[in-house]
Parts: sequence; C-alpha cells; structure tokens
Amino acid sequence: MFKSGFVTIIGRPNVGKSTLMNHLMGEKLSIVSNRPQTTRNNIQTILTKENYQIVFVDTPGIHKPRHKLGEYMVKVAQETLREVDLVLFLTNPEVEVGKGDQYILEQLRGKGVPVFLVLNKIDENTEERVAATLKNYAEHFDFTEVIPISAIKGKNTDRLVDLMVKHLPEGPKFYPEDMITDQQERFIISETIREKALKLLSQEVPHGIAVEIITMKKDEKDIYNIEATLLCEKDSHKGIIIGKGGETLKKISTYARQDMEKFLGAKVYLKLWVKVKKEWRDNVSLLRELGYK
Ligand SMILES: Nc1nc2c(ncn2[C@@H]2O[C@H](COP(=O)(O)OP(=O)(O)OP(=O)(O)O)[C@@H](O)[C@H]2O)c(=O)[nH]1
Ligand SMILES: [Mg+2]
Repeated sequence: MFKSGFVTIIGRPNVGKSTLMNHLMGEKLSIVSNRPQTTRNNIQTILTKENYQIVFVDTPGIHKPRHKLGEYMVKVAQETLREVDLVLFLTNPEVEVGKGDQYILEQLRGKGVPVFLVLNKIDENTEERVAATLKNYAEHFDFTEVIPISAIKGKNTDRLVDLMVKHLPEGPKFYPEDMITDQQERFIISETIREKALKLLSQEVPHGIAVEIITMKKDEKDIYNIEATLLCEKDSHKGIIIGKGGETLKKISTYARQDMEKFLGAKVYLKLWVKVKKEWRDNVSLLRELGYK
C-alpha cells in the first residue's frame, strides 16, 4: 500500500521547525538561525520513498505580529492547517504550556487529523524536564503521538518518520519522485543571503532585511553570476550591514556564496548591494513586490 499526504510543521518561532525539516530531507532547503522569525514563507519539500511520499510544509513561527510582514507570516502558517493530513506540533521543553503554545493548540482542536506532539531539543534538556513537559502538554491536548526528539542530533527522527507513515492515508504520488521542493532556485538563493545576514548582524537589523535577486545568469563556463540587493529599513541599518570598510557585507557575501556553490553545484560570482526602503515591513505594496503576498 502506498501512503502519502501533507504534513505541516507548526509551532512558535525558534523551536527548530526548519532544522527538523532539513534533517528529514537530508538537505538544507529552509534557512535556520538562532533568532526567532527566521522563516517567512511556507516552504514545501517532498520526501519520496518506496512506499510513501510525504510533503512537508515548514511554516513561519506563530507569534503576535508587530507589523504587516508578521501578520502575513502568521496568516500563511495558519492557512496550511486548512488542507493537511497530519500536523507536527513542535515545541521545546518548557514544562508549563505558555500562552503562545495554547493559542496554537486552540487552532488544532477539532481538526480531525492526527496531531503529534514533537518535543525538540532534548539534547540540551534534562530527562526530568522532558518528562514534565510531556506530561503537562498531554493534559492540554489529545495528541495522536508524543515524541521527544533532537532535530540537530537526529535523535528519534527515524521513529518520527515511521509514525508519520503509520498515520498517513493511502494515497497517490502527488509529485514526481525526483522533485524535492516547490521552491524556485532564485528564492532559495535569496534566502541563503538572508540567513547569513541573520547570522552576522544583531538585534533588529537582520529582521528588517529582505533580499531581491537582480540577476542570476549562468555563463559559458558554467559559472553563475548573481547580483542581489539587501533591502533594509533605515539609513542607520545600511551602514551596519556594510560594516567598517565593507567588512560585514563581504562576510555575508562569502558565506552566502559558499552555500550557493554547494546548492547549485557550480562556481558562483556574487555581488551584493544595500538599499534602504523605509518601513517596508509595514508597506503592503512593497511586501507584495518582495513576494510576501
Ligand atoms: N540544541 C538544539 N538546538 C536546536 C535543535 N533544533 C534546532 N535547534 C536550534 O534552534 C534554533 C532555531 O532553529 P530553526 O530551525 O531556525 O527554528 P524555527 O522553528 O524554524 O524558527 P522560525 O523560522 O523563526 O519559526 C537554531 O539555532 C537551531 O540550531 C535541537 O534539536 N537541539
Ligand atoms: Mg524556520
């Protein structure tokens, strides 16, 4: 029997949703950082094996939005719950079920699809804390399966896949088996740049960054020439992104290029620019232009 379905990975920001999806796919397809609100779109990836096909949907962390971009992020994440076959509700050992998680669990109530409690980051928590969290969460919601994991270490993740397959319905192959994501190459490239900005910059600066690819061309020697603009919200941010003597921008560019070369399997020339677009995160038409629509 062939099984298939859509599996949404949902949870608060920073709990490790994208890390888990990348791990399950065995490939870096969604960017990761140690700051909340890294993922801004639904990222769909496809895992096809002999007897199943799982379509994972990595979603932006559900939070209380403070601007239009945040509203967009929460909305797209919640929309994935409309047509879904199984939900992975991801959280971390917290013991108490906080307001954020309570809000998400409310949305999952009565959906009529299996909901797994996936407790991530057990590698940095004590067994007692993990056990106490599992107990408290189970009192708040009738989970189909409860599974503590470490997405980084790959602990219990094989078991997680087995359980997903067990609970997925019988179904067709939705996508060709060599297709691993619905994301455009250009999008993945732009996200790589944003990821490096999140790594190298601090406080509010990286959260106000959007990346636009201006050109992406492969020449006769199979070298990619890529030019992109980093948009930021304030003049003061522009200086910070560029850094002393252009140092910071250069680092962003070097790290991003290394990832791109791995992903594209080719040499990359990368040129980055920085531009200010005041308060773009609250500007609906700019958000649309940047693909947040
Ligand atoms: N110790 C530990 N850290 C983890 C684990 N999984 C993820 N992390 C870290 O948690 C941070 C957030 O990971 P992400 O995968 O970006 O989290 P996310 O839930 O996708 O976050 P948003 O996109 O902002 O909603 C990163 O620094 C990861 O390295 C884990 O199993 N153990
Ligand atoms: Mg993410």
